[in-house]
Amino acid sequence: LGQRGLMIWFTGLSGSGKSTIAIALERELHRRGILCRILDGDNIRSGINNNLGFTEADRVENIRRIAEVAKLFIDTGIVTLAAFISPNNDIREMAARIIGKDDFLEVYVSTPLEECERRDVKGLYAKARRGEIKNFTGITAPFEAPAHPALTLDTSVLSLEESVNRLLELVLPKITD
Ligand code: GGZ
Repeated sequence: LGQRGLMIWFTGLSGSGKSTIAIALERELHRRGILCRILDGDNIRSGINNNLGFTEADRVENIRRIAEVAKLFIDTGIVTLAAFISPNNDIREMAARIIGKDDFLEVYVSTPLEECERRDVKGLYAKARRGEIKNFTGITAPFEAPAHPALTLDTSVLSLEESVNRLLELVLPKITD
């Protein structure tokens, strides 16, 4: 295969840019002939995890299943990009433990709440403020920033291209010989 498997785990608020960065990074990795796979809400919460909501227990189960599935990809040599809020250290540590710490790269998309809420791409922050969504991360549910991420990307400061370039610098040496 000429590459080794790796988890690139994006954590951050709703609307912080996790999926956007993952998609742009995937395109650059594909261009270099690297086999990769994105896991995000669009393909996980709509399918394998469609019975889960946003209570603390459901978020733990969401991330647990994601990590178990991702492990299969990574053990096959696939570079796996996961874009989930994964709102606290315990939940991210569980994912790292399941996947294996040597294969786990934590990327914090640190775009401030005010900016995520200003963008409000899906109108979810407004709904959360109106009380129409319970347990909404950043509004009525907690988000704990990671203490020692491998990389921090604030999309209110960095362009998409800059974020992807920083990721490529970090990731390429780890996956190709
Ligand atoms: C947070 C919610 C909620 C609540 C629906 N809290 O911007 P989005 O829409 O596409 O990303 C959010 C997504 C978060 O799912 P995750 O699987 O990443 O969360 S976790 O890791 O905490 O399990 C948002 C939407 O789902 N969404 N309700 N209450 N985000």
